[in-house]
Amino acid sequence: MVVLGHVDHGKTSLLDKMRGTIVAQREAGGITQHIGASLFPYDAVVEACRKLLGEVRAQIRLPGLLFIDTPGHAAFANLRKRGGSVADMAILVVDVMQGVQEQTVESIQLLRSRRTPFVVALNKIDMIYGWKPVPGAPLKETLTRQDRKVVEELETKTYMLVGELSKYGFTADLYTRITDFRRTLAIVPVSAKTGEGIPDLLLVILGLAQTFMAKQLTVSEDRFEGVVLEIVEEEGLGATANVVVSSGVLSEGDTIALIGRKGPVVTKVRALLMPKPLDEMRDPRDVFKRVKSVRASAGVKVVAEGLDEVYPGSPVLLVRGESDLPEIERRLEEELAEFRITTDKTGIVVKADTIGSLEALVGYLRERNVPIRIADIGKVSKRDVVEAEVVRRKDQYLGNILAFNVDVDREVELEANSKGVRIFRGTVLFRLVDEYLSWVEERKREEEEAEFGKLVKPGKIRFLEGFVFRRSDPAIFGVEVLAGEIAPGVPLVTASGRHVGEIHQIQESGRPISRATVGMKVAISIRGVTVGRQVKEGEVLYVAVPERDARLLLSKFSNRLDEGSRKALEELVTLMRAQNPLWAR
Ligand SMILES: Nc1nc2c(ncn2[C@@H]2O[C@H](COP(=O)(O)OP(=O)(O)O)[C@@H](O)[C@H]2O)c(=O)[nH]1
Ligand SMILES: [Mg+2]
Repeated sequence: MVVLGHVDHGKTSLLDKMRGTIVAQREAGGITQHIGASLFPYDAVVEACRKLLGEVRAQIRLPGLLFIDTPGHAAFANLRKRGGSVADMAILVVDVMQGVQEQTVESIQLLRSRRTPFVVALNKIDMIYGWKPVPGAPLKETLTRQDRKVVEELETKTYMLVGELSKYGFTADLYTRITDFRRTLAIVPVSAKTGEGIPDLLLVILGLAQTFMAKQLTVSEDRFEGVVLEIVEEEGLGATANVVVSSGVLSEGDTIALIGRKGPVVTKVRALLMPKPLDEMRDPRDVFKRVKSVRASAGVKVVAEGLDEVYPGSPVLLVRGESDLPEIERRLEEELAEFRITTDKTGIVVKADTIGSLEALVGYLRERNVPIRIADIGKVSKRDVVEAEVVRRKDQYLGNILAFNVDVDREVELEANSKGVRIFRGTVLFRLVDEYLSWVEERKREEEEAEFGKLVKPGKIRFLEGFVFRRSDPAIFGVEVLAGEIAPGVPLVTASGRHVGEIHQIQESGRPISRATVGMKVAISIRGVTVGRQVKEGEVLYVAVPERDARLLLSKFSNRLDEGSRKALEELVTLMRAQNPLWAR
């Protein structure tokens, strides 16, 4: 069970309060603190719920529920395993005053793509204006003590959250109104400060466990399975791995294999560390106690050589003997190959900080049909820039780099700038992808706009009788624009398909203008023609749109023309095709 949500929305506080609530209801605590997690005995949760809420039906029995606190929002992405997530369930924490924020959205997207069942804790209800705290009370009880205005405010906030969640495809409701937890996402208003609603949250968690975990109990608990949540530098210990053990047992002295920068890392567990209970902590630096082994589910700090090379999100595999190694290394390589990509494809270059975030990033890009040339873990390198530049020669949109939560050296950045390669950086996965995609869209639109601007537009004019100002050298006469537009430089053609030269100048009230549109009456000059010979008074003339331009106006830009222009173009096409049936096809 993982707790996630936007920063400062109260994940850690909520976990602390749940622990406190259960401890308060039970003489023998039994709750153990783990690295980045707490293990709640299942019975203790059931018992606490019973005491607080009365009858609780619990058909299944589980050894315990491990609640994992996510240090950064994207750390959840590291709780991965083949085809799913190590986290069976999750609590999404949302601050009632702030609602859905960027990292909330990120969490929702990750939960959705992993298909992880979850409950929404709408936290900090004590901050609603006028709230009268009833410490530790179940929701129903505290709500009866609140003013009507306060209750209404909570209703409104809940309703807004329901609306937000529906944007991401979830049907959500206040948990008391839900009958089927498989179909509806439960929202539980709570306060991690006063403890209000915590009994309700525990109850819903039990409900979720009943609904979603029953079938998983048949899975054998013997095979060891673990994943690296984080690599943390500890004073005096060097690089350590915070590992979530989801199945089996891990012991001191075991040989483990993990995924590292330079390939599989095989190393011996030197020590396993757990947090020291507060009362045993004499020195603030002395926070760990050593354990001989840990059994699932658990969060533990692993001390071993070579962990600085290991990628967060790496699976932890147990090596039982030398002969296991080839098979284990193959498995690790294979796992990494799924989303660490190197191809010659015309595609984007992707860099991310952990295996989990890279996997999620590659997933998002694939969903949106963005081809990938390279996807790898680590900071952006000069080689990445070179690769992107190669792509850029073929496709300026794909010849760029997405960098999630990784550094870009100044030197590399300058190199990229000089090559015209863009580096998109971000710390929120979906936002990074969206930013890139909207940049592409924007550029494509600009380009299209420029392309459209350059095309000769259709136009239809009539030579006004009695308005011949000069017969030739150049011919100057009055016209009315019947449809579309005319501009200096555009060639004209008669209704019978005869070319009559280009418009040299357009004048309105004696002043040259750059464009005349439908309805305008203007004078035009044409060189090399004589009125009465090539052009006649009263005649209708068309802008002779070049074939290539006509083709584009008929296809890609057909919706950019107004009705009159479109009609003028159709007439032009008809008269041109009378001479050449394949014109502008
Ligand atoms: N008033 C109030 N403050 C809260 C509540 N929950 C958390 N906070 C405060 O919000 C801040 C962030 O909480 P924290 O648990 O560190 O958030 P995290 O970043 O999600 O782990 C802290 O100052 C908490 O004291 C709550 O229910 N009510
Ligand atoms: Mg926290």
